[in-house]
Amino acid sequence: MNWTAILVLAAAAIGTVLSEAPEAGPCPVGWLDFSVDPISPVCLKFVMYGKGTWSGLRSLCQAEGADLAELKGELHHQVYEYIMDNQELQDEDFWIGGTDEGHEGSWTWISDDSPMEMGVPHWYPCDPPQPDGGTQSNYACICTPDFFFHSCENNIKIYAICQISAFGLVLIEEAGSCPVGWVDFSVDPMSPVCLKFVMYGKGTWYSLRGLCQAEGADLAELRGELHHQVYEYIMDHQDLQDEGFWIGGTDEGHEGSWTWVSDNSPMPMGVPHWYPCHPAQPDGGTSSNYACIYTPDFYFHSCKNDIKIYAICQI
Ligand SMILES: [Ca+2]
Ligand SMILES: [Ca+2]
Repeated sequence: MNWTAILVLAAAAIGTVLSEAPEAGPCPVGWLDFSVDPISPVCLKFVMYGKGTWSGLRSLCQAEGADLAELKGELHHQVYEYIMDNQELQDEDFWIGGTDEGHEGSWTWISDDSPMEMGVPHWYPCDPPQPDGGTQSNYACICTPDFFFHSCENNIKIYAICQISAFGLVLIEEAGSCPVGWVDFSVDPMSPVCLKFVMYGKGTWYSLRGLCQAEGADLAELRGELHHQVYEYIMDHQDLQDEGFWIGGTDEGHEGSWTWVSDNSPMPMGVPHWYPCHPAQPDGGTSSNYACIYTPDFYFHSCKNDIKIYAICQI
């Protein structure tokens, strides 16, 4: 075999390797791909070279062309699931990209100084509810064992989660309108979200699901950020604040396996949507098979089958 033949064979081999290589994801080598939408890639890295302060590890992220991770919306739950799947992460705490430094009590994301969503569902609501600690605790972290957001003390040394943030921004165009009587919760015009707090009368999950369906809708599925949007809406409307509302989740017929009603897909369990304090939700076994959000916390709960409350419908 002469050199030309070897080169041809080598080239053919390289070609084969390339053609069989998996399609490249959007994240560089060493970064985890948490992208949901290819338009807005999300690449994270659990930085466990060493523990450090928030600013120290922020610099380390920045040295890699990244910044501390901003666990907005569903990303918080995705990260929680990843931690639950990786035991070496489960006893640790991690800095994330939120702070109230210089504006005590006003928490902002570091990439654009936009306000962090406070309260339900991201911040730890049990004793002591987070954030706390005043000016001694100015940096956001997710902490073992709950992995909700906490305000960590300024001088502690923990690990961090970095996120590559230099990708294109998601364009939010003017949201589409909802039918009269429905509240527009749309974030993305491609997928309008129209909700109605049905307060004609209280009823069981089944009876109010029927009422939603009679309007061409179904019980609301408070997926991802929509849960927080609804919580904010309730906080802005006092007449809603002492109530409970059925939502479109159930474990009827498959006890303990909660699914959304529209497509029987699994509901994300645990952090951050389900109430984590005493008693942690869901509970109640087969006598509590329907999901609700309930005053005063408005996390997801498993409500008793025979209670009568209001409902939230969704088109
Ligand atoms: Ca503070
Ligand atoms: Ca149940």
